[in-house]
Amino acid sequence: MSRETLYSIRMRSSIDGKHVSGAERIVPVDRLRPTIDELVARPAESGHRPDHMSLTVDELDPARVRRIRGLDIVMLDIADPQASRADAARVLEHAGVSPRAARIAIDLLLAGPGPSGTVMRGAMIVDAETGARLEQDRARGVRATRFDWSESGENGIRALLASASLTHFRVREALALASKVAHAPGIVAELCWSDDPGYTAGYVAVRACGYVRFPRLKELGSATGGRAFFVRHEGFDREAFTRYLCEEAVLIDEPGAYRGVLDPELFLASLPK
Ligand code: WAQ
Ligand code: MG
Repeated sequence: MSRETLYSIRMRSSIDGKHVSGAERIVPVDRLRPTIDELVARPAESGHRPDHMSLTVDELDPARVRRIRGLDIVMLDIADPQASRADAARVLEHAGVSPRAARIAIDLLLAGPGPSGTVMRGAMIVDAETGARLEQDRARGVRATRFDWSESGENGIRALLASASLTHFRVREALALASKVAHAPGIVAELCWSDDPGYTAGYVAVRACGYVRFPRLKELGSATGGRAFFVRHEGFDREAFTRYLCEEAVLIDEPGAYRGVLDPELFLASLPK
């Protein structure tokens, strides 16, 4: 395994002080220039013309970069958003989230989980048993940073997703984030859908079940969304959880298995008891 120096690159852009686009990568020195170019071009690709952009580059100690395998991937074949959310709740419950906590989180993502129904910058932390919210700041939430595919992992996941006709960078990035989050101390499951009105796909991620993707987890045109990190009720250590998510660098070396497009009933029946 190579021990070359790695760099964390983070980009954030805004218009009139309002965040519009952000992205981050972890790359070796020879990928620094092209990756910076790619991140600088990112807001325009999403149709934004930011008036401010910040780019941060930090050297990482390669001995302290954790390497993991990506989550397995399964696509569920459901067209209706409401039915998709009901099945997402069933996957969450299978992972150990209480029906009440699943319901609370889904309702919050529908309404906008930030103050007065706004979208949060990061994720909610939700007690998997009670549904109580545990994040310190309800506008910001907790943001996972410092994760990426390694070069070989990136080639692997691109090829795998291309075979499933999923070439959008969002899928690759969401999979990387979900893979890091699924290894957090105290995590039970994650639920996510985008706040982008034109992007309806979302997922439930669980280390044992994989990245369970729903093509339409919300209604087209809806501008609410977000992420819920469900955590263990007993002995949850928010500090250790947050430190792992925000500070520990994680590289994903290889994609998980691709299970294909499945009928939701068959998938739910196939889950380990
Ligand atoms: N850490 C925690 N929460 C985050 C982060 C982060 N680094 N980045 C975004 N969020 C939260 C925040 O509340 C956003 O409003 C919300 O997630 C959605 O972010 O096709 O594009 O970047 O398989 O809009 C999932 C499906 C797409 C991908 C998710 O999220 C697929 C997506 P977005
Ligand atoms: Mg967004």
